[in-house]
Amino acid sequence: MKLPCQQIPLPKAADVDKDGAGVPQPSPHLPASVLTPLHCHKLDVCKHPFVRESAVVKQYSFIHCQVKTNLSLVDKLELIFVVAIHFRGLLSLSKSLGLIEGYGGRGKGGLPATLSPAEEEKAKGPHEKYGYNSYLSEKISLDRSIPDYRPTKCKELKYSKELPQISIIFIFVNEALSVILRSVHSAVNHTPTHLLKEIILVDDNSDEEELKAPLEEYVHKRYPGLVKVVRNQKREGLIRARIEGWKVATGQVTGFFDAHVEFTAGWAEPVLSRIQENRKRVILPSIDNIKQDTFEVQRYENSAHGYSWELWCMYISPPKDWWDAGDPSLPIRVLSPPDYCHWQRFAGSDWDPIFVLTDRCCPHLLHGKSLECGTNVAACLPPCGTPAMIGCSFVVNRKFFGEIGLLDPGMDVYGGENIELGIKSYVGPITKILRKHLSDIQKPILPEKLRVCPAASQRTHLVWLCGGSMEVLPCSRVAHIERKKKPYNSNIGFYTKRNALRVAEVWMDDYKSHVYIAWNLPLENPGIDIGDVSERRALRKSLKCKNFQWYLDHVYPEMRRYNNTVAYGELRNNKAKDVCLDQGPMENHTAILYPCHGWGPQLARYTKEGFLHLGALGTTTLLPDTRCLVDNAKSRLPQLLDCDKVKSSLYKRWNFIQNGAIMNRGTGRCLEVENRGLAGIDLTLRSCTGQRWTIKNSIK
Ligand SMILES: [Mn+2]
Repeated sequence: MKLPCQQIPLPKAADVDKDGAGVPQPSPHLPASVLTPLHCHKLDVCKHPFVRESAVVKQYSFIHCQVKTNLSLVDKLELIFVVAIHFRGLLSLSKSLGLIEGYGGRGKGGLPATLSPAEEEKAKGPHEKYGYNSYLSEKISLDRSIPDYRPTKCKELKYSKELPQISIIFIFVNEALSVILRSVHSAVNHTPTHLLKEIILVDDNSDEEELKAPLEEYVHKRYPGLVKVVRNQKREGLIRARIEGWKVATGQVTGFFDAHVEFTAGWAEPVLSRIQENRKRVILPSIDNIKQDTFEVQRYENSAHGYSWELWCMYISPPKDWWDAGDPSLPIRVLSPPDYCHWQRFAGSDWDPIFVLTDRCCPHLLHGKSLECGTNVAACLPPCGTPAMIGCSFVVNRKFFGEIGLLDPGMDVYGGENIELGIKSYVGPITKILRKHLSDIQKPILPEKLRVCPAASQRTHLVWLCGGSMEVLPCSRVAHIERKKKPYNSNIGFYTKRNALRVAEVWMDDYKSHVYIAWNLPLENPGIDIGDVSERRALRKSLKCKNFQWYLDHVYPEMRRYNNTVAYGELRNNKAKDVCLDQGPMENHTAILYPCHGWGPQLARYTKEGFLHLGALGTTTLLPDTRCLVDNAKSRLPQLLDCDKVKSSLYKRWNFIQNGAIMNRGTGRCLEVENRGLAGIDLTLRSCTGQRWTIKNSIK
């Protein structure tokens, strides 16, 4: 059927999330959950002949049974008695573990909780052990309320009743029992029961006795039929633990969380709704903070997640367009323009198609600009989503997660897997649907022609183009304890480095050098066994992924690039043993000599343009770049300044070849070391005496 565009009603931005009649959101103060027949049949109370089995409703520790009508008073009293006995049983479960249930108590509403001085004393040891105040946690109810930090508009949004079910997977190792159980209670209390397929607890071979039988007995009795417990026979690390959880999951959607979180009411519906619209979206609930000392819940600012070239993850500010839109309920850095716009390819290759807007049904909201038919746009306008994830909470379609190869099982402990998932979500598979569709449109269509607006059958959908995507949802919030220390091996730097090199070798093409530079490792023989990456490379090939350049251009355009690097690493002088050029105290803005250690402050980088940078690699253009060496023609000390702000082009350029002099192109002075006898050695700029320098690694 052909429809002229003008007759199709223009959707308002707000309607996108409002498809379906919607269900009333649970009140933030009274999260309710319905025991489905699945959970219900194992509860004795549900077997009572007066109870209509599928309609037992639990609210905290109180039960509302929907009973058969026309019961006599005696029957009703009997039923109340049965229910009371039942719930005393349930409550005594937590009591037997020294834990508390119910809405109120210490820390309710996410307020800071306190201990008496005597209790404080007892709390010290466990606090050190777990990296949070686990003693205090035991005094806080497993069901405590936390504040609802969602943007106001989120609370008005309505979602379809028909959403996919989620399996919630918690992974833990040597975590406090009360903290794990609060995560479980919170998940049950704040996820509508018809959407909660199951909860999976993956124990990565904890040592604590309380995490064995006591944990398992509790969850099976408290939530019969709902919780699966998976035990790793040896310590696998967070990455493989998550994969183990995924293997036993049966929900259409899987959510992965640390076992020290608390959910906000209404967290699940927006997430499941976005995944239902497009199964290739990886959704990140917004993270708030649970303070590790008082368990106070603090709101965190809306952010996207990015990373440095070492592949350490970090929060990055949402783009200006997101702020400008003035609607904090919008997904952060979502594929733009919105998916409900219609597009058609008219040029470019399969891998880098160029698209035009093909109808006027969506003439708005492209970075705040109004677009007409035939407007030429790239596949998605950067930034297309959040580049990566912090990692403590993400939700993804179970099968899609499998299709893109889960997390890299060849990675140890954690670090890097969160970046890999971000990268491959985007460069990941272009589906058959897309390819079929592209072959449907053989001939390039000129923009002029499109101005008449083509038939609906010619429409395509933006989301096919980018493989998948990743986005942060401000309407879905999960509070997370930032622990003072982590239970895994203390040498997290080593594992992150190793995992980062795996990501680099598989996904980053020409940009893999950036990871080696950031970690100050030679490209050849870096001295780290990264294991076998052939399977991951084969995965990338089989998925027919786009390249990393595409990803940088479209998803992480603000990331700084260092393709101009000629040499990098410690910079040493032939006259001075065991000292390296070092950035010294930041505020002095002069380079110094310092015993070599090879960390960030000693990372020298010589570029094709003749710049000599010193210090850790920069990250995004929103943050300052590495400073560079400048000869100001006055001082005998080499200045360390922001290269872009130095006007003289020559004073910041240096001639250098390996094992040769470092000479300023503006002044002709050389960077040299001066031996001052007892006063030590100094860095200086002076007439060249033939001293030679080497930078540890070269790029051919
Ligand atoms: Mn965590």
